Amino acid sequence: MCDAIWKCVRNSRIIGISGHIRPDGDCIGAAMSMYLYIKKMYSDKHVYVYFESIPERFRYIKGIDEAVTNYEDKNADLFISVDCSDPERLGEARRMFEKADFTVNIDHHISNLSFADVNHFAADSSSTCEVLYELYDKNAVDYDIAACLYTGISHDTGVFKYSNTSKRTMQIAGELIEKGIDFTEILEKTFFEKTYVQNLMLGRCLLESKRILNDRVIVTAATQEMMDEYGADKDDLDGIVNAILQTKGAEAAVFVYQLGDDEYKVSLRASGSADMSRIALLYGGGGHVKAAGCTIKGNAKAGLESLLRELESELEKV
Ligand SMILES: [Mn+2]
Repeated sequence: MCDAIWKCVRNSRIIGISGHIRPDGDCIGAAMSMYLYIKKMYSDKHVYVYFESIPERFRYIKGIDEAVTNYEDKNADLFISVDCSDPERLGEARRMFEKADFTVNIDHHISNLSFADVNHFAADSSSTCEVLYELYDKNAVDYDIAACLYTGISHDTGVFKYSNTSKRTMQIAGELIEKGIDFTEILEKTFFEKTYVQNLMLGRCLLESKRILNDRVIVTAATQEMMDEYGADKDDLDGIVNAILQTKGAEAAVFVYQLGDDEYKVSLRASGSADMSRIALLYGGGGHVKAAGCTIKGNAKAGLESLLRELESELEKV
């Protein structure tokens, strides 16, 4: 599989790389590591990387200023999708994907649709960055590539806390640390540090939260009105759902925030074995057993009520 991917790279001249919309640490780390790796190992290639947006906290990543965020109609011989389970989630980059002569899909989501010419996904890997590390020549993984990969692995494992963390994950993290990366700084700046506005939103969402289903689930929401009040945008809501789940007795957390007039994003987290991805899939979303998300359009109250009924029946199974 490894060979098939690098053969595609060798046979291409222009290579486009992208991940999913609303990119997270694993998506940014994976795409940027691939960008730096191809530039290093195949210097005759023209490579570009596209993100829908680049959260400020990832600005330390080498080469990130070269990433494109304004979608331009570009042609690529080869398009590499990373950390994306479904071509829909490529957003604007989907056009690039469809026009490319050849496509590669590298991921770790169990729900991956195998939508490319070459599909490589390892559902037992913690992150796409872990999958990529196994594909790279370890000697070529330098400081900058290691920083990308460590970012992705640490973010997708909740800093090595989630059950997707394996012995191999820790070995890889150790090998990346050996490259001299400042892991304390990476974790502090990209994972733990919050802006004042983010903390205000977290505080408000905790205050407004409700315990339901015999206190097994905590649910809260951020409305556009609330976000306006604190000058927050949707990037300021990262981590709220995880913080809510970190409550004694909570088996699941549901966080809803407003995307548009009649559009709401729902993030689902579970601490036990209740399957959040099954619920998200019912509403056209996806994700993992313990962390998933979907979008509800139209009547938010009715949509949320039906989703919570699904959650209740999911909890009855465990
Ligand atoms: Mn990921």
